[in-house]
Amino acid sequence: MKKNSTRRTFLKQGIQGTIAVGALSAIPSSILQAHSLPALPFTQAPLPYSFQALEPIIDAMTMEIHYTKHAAAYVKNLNDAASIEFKGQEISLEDALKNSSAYSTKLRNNAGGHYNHELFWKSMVAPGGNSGPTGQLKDAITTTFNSFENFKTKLSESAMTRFGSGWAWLYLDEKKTLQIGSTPNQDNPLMDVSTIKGLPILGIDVWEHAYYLKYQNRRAEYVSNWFNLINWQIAEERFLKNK
Ligand code: MN3
Repeated sequence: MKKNSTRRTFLKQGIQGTIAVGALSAIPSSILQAHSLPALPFTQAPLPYSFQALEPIIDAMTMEIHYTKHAAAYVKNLNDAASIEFKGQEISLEDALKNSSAYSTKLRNNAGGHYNHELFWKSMVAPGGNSGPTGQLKDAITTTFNSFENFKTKLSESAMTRFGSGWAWLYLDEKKTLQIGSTPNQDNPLMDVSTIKGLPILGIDVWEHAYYLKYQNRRAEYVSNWFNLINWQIAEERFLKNK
């Protein structure tokens, strides 16, 4: 066994090495699932609504592919990279992002991909499920950006001017001030390598995979409609916890 082998690798090798394949089928799958496979460090949270729930703004097929293929791949690749680069240490996703310069591009991209999508799913709600920001977040948005409309304009501009793939963010900077900005690829403001730094409150995915089936090249229309999906309750919880 190699020095860096993970427990998962060991168990896999252990099973394959000691039990004939035919014998495995005699073990109830519930036992195999419960005892033979160790928990992977990173997993996708269940989507908090159905694939159809965000229609007509985001179609069911886009949601299904986005969640089960794109986002799932980030988790798989993150686990692959972490199994080598974390060297057996338990490192939180947030800490990995904060120290992203210490890791490979593979780990950085997939840790960002996992964090960003987990935040993205829960930051949305079915159309009509939320009517706008309330309470202290509403006040902070109005104070910082002069008006809610101006906030929308600025975040939209940030999403529209991100060349290629990336994300636009509402985030709290290190002085706990609300800011708007964007990052390329799967970077986010938590990363030490990011040019904008702070804690994401809300993020919009402007990779084409997030909107292409319905909107094709019409990113502006997707961004404009996306404002009707924002789960302001989740955004306010993040704001209150970190302000
Ligand atoms: Mn995406």
